[in-house]
Amino acid sequence: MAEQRKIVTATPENSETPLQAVRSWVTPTRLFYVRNHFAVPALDPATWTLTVEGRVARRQSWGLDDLLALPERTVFATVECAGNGRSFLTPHVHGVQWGAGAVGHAEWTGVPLRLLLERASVGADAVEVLFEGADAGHEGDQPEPMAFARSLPLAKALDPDTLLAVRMNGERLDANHGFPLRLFVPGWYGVASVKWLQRIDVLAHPFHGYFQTQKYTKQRRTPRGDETVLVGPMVVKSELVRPRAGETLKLGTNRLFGVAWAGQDAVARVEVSTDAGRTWNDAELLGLRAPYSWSLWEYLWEVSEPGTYSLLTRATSVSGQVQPAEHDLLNGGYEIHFSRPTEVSVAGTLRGWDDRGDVDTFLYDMNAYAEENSRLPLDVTLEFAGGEGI
Ligand SMILES: Nc1nc2c(c(=O)[nH]1)N[C@H]1C(S)=C(S)[C@@H](COP(=O)(O)O)O[C@H]1N2
Ligand SMILES: [Mo]
Repeated sequence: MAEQRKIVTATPENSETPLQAVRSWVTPTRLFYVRNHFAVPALDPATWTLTVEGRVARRQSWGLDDLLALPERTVFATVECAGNGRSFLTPHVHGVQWGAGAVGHAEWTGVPLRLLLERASVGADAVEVLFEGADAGHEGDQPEPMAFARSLPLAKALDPDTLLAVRMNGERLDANHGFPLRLFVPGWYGVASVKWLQRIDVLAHPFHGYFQTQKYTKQRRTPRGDETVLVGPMVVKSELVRPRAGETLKLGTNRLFGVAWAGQDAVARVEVSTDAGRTWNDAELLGLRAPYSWSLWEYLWEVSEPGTYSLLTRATSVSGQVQPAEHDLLNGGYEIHFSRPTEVSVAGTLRGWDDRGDVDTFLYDMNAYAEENSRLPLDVTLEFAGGEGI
């Protein structure tokens, strides 16, 4: 069966990246998770415009062709929905019941937002920039329909990596991911990256919209009591991709493979525990390690005893943030990044040389074999016949 997104809700589409299909650094667009609050708006690129207004000296409206003519920048970045993993919480938390796959890593290309803000000339009293999508509808707990809108602090809006993205993985955005243009805020939870963007409003006060201060918030304990804070930058997290929960492995070497990310940071380290957290071993980080981007990792697990095992993974960012063992209840249904156990069993059979059950382990064995052989001296003796040449 062809790999496809895993539908969590069909209308509007909320679907996951099938993590078990992840083999490489970039998530194919076709498989990249979708988080839609409302129906996808059908926008005509010929008439679509992006308006920049509010506390600016020059209110401007941009057509798509004019924007496409501006200098572009490309950023590779992991995006995760702030509610990713919600279905693993006990007690149950209201909201889309995401498994582990509301996350992906892609190449994002577009005009730095900063350029448009400079062209419009932002006023000295500006504190936030508000972004409004072309999608609108009803949220269950609200009487009036509303548009999807979110703001950013001015400093993050001016960050040269904050983009008005028109391309994802080198191709024009598709309808689900925000065609013709979306905001893209690397290092922040997906909610900040407003899709189907049509209006930018520079504000002299903080925005208090529904998706800003009613949803996507968490509590923080302070000496004055609990305070509500907004969900913004992504936090450090890892996922075990293979083996999957409930799989039966064999004795011998089993390859554990996964991903880890750390918001604005690069990942420094991933550890694996195969004994429910008593002892930890370093996994090997594979390929690139970069700010905003996830890292792939593997761990070759030598198992000599059949039985059931609880596998855990734990990532650390370059700035020293470590994945926690438990979910912080103050986070509610957001920022779910605790080390979640995966139960597997190991049967008392040895992995045979021709057992290709786990293709990755097989490939690993082949590579190791090839590398070993490349270092062996050739065991043939060349015989040179005197004067006759060969
Ligand atoms: N206009 C608009 N932008 C939006 C949303 C939305 O519903 N409408 N969902 C947000 C949320 S919560 C997430 S996680 C990301 C998901 O982006 P994706 O669907 O391209 O993966 O888009 C964000 N931008
Ligand atoms: Mo999200």
